[in-house]
Amino acid sequence: MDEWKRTIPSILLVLALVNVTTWYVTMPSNDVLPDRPPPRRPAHQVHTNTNSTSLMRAEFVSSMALSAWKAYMKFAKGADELKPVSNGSDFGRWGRTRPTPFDAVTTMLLMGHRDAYHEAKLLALSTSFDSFNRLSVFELTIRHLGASLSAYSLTEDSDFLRKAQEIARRLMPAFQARAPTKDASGSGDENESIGLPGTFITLNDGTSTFNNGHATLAEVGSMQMEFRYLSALTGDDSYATEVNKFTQHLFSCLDAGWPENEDLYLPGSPLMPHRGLWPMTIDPSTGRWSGAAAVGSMSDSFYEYLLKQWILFGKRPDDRILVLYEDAVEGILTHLLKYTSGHWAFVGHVGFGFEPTQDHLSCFIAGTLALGVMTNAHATTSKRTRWWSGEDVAAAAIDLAAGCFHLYVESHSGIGPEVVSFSPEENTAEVKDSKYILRPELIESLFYLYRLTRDDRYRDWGWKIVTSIDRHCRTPNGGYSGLLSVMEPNKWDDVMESFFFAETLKYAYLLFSDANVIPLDAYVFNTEGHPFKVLST
Ligand code: DMJ
Repeated sequence: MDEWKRTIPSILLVLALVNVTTWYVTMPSNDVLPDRPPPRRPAHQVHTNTNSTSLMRAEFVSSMALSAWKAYMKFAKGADELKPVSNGSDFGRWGRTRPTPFDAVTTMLLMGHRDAYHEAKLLALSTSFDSFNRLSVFELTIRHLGASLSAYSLTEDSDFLRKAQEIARRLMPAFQARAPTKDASGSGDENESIGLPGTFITLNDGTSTFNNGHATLAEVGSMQMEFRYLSALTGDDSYATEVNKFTQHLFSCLDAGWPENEDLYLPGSPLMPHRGLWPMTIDPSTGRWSGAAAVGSMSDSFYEYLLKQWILFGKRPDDRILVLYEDAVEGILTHLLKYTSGHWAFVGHVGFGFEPTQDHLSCFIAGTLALGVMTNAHATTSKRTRWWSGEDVAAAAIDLAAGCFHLYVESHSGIGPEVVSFSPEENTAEVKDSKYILRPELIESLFYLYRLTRDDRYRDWGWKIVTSIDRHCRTPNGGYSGLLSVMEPNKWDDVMESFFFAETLKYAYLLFSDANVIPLDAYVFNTEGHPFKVLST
């Protein structure tokens, strides 16, 4: 054998080792990490695909959606979710509230699948909200209420508005939830909440409770679009009044001299010196905060809704919610955004020091930052930020999306894992949780970045992700399943999450479609991907 041929196996081994990310955990202290971004990605030419490429890709995503819907209708019609591997149906997790047809209805409408749209509509409208199960108030709001409001917004079919009112009325008792007192004696007293909704509700009798006496930032801060929109559409202020109590609490924290006021935090906790960021849990009876700040699990859509409320309700320059958003952007770019030595961007947690852990959920933030730039949020009160301009924000969004996409590229399946922990100096990341549950956040961000830059690299990245999902998550019955591990493709979890319809497929479809399909100056998406028509002031 030729000499060079004998070396091939060792060359392949070296290549394989180089290719495998070195996985280990370190928790570097904040001061060894760069606070300001290093020089960013090289200047690049915006490149443009042909229209026919984009059309073909949109068609492909549309056919995936139809295939998934047909599998649901064949094996799980009327159930909450399809079990895409076992051909079964799930009624347990959602207590017969049918999140799948709710989350599919606006997607089928946008894609022009008339029959599927009517099937989803009939199932959604015939769903009764008197379940005996203990269900998440937040999820019912963003999925079922959000879908109904969006479908009304897009079609003006008053049946959807009536459904939205029915669901919201069923959720209103959550705002009467009482929170257990937390004192040293552990006595079982209960207090009035400061107006925060309970975490769980039993729709059938309106019983609502908090989870261990705490509420999370994302849950109490991500009902405002839906409840305020319903009030605006119906003229009934009672819905907005309830969700505005939390916003008023945020404003009163701001008035009290945030962030210097230590009373905002649990006794014994240090002051959180991170302007614009909020801890991820709050005591419903005292309004005191605890925990670290991040933009992933338990916090994510709170930050998203600061910007989106401002857009949805007419972009008023005097809307204080925009001040909260601008502060938040400053906090995110100053304290959460970090770069590895190889210049990969990520967002971590900050509280007692910095923790370089990022979950898949956090990847949405690139899209929200891009949306803020597109809607001129930073031009409206731009003097407030210290040294971040709209350009800085756009650059951070681009870097963060690239960082998330890199995690997709690095995995065996071409799909990103649920949680990673970075070792910035080593330019490595350890996979802490390798599952993929059909989450949308990176595709969502690519959609916003494409609308911002018109650079087809984001469409090409999206296409790689879509084809990886189709290859590894599609099951024999035509449905799609989450993966137990992105490192071991085709090991399925047998769950087809409803947000696969509402977000993953919808954002992928819109990524490849013309910008006049849901123009972003006329619509704003709730956190479940349901578009609401913007209200003018
Ligand atoms: C969706 O239900 C919503 O986007 C929510 O805000 C959190 N993420 C899931 C999908 O991953």
